[in-house]
Amino acid sequence: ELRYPERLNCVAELLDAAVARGEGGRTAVIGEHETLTYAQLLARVDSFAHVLREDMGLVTGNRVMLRGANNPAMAAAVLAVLKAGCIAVPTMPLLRGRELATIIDKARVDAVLCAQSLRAEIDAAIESADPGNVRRGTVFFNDPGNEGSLEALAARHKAPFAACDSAADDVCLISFTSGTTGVPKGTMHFHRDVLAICDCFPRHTLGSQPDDIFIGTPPLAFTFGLGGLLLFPLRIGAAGVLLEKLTPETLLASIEKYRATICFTAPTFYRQMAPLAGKYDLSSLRETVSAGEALPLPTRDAWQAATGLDMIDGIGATEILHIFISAAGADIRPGATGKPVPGYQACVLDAQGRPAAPGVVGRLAVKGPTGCRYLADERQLNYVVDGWNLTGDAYEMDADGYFYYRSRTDDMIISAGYNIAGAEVEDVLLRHPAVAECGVVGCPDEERGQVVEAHVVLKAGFAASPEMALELQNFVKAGIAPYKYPRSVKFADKLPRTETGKLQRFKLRNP
Ligand code: 3UK
Repeated sequence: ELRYPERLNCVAELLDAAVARGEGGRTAVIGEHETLTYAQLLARVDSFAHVLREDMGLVTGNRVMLRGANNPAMAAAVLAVLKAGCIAVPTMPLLRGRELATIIDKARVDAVLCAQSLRAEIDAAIESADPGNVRRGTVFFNDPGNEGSLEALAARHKAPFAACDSAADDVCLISFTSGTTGVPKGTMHFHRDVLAICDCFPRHTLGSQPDDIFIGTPPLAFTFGLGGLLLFPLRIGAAGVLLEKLTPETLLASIEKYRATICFTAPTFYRQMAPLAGKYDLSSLRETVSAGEALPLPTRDAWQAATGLDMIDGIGATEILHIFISAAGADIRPGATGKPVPGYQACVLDAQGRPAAPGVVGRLAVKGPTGCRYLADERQLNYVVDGWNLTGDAYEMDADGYFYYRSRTDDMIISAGYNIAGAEVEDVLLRHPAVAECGVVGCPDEERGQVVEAHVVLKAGFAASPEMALELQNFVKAGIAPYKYPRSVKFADKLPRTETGKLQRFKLRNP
């Protein structure tokens, strides 16, 4: 069991404690333009925290929206907000004015810290948000030449900043779900939750070490990235590489350049990197973690063939803060996400809410040191029941306690009375040599209720045609039960994805 002191500021534990242990000279964050040691990051965070408290007039409990690409300044800004006793409300870089205004009003944001490059959308958002919000103004960073910038203001504060006194269960983070449908939901997390995620998955499953160098694609505004690229390394004195705008090629080149040892990204990114991997020296890589959506077996196989690495799959959620089911090394069972991460419990519930027998598909429920607290949202009552978090995922457990992802509960395809998980059909299609990417959804159909429809992106050198569609249909029929084959096949140049790399299935269903 995890125990933390009752009074706890997580940044004091992550940063001040590391420097006090004599690790000030170790590398903490590596960016494209600057690299900071623990001592330098601490000094940066402290000067930013002084600006928040003294120049901006923020007090304990104020909510500070954060906007920026992954880089050391953004990392320091997030940590400064927490250290100053305020609540960080990070937002995905691609969000537009209207979406940001919704978040400002929902989270009752008091102030904004925004990268200079994202200025246009935030100005528009504040304009249309409730005038009672953002009373403490906006300060821009990554803008040292400007006298009102965070860097310029911070240059006048050289003194250390003592972490604001907070309770272990004071909220320090409001993270918004990517909102594939409807209004985004804000989830609240405590100071102790920040440490708890560091003390579960990376410690027990990943086995991360102080000499690890973490790298990857998820934005710091997504808890997958905040944990994997910043909090996890800081907790053990390791380093995180923070890069803006990664492509499969630039991520591979960066792994080589920085000799990264642990990589976090989504399955599609691994699938795109696999055929290019041979051109780079990836010998530094120790573990590669896939999360965000289901990991198709053909993607696991392609990555292993290209790199020799057996990927760690892990399911996480904004509601739970980070990964709660996963497996590494000898515990990996291809096709399964894994077992509950030490500290967490999981079970599959049937339609009546009772534990389902092994082999039966039902709703995945999770309990552990972190969990869901929606901000002002009545859906809280449906999500947390008796301390169990009821995810929106359909899972199956085997007799050995391994958990297998089937689909999102609301994405299960029901066709002529059969339950069909789109991911299973996708797994077969991805084995076909012509298929680069695919998404399988259920489309309304008078006769069958729904029909299985495959949206396929072909690899270069293959052309869309009725013959190709027929070939793919026959390929599926030969691979799994024929009733699961896609009666409809549509070809596309690319598939709709969220900024976190998730396929937007609702867009495929209603083009
Ligand atoms: C799906 C997966 C199958 C699943 C996240 C790691 O993705 C994260 O958080 P979100 O709130 O979405 C949660 C939902 O995404 N999912 C995530 N990982 C997997 N499905 N296999 C997986 N390995 O539907 C889940 O309910 O955006 C991931 C760490 C932190 C995160 N917030």
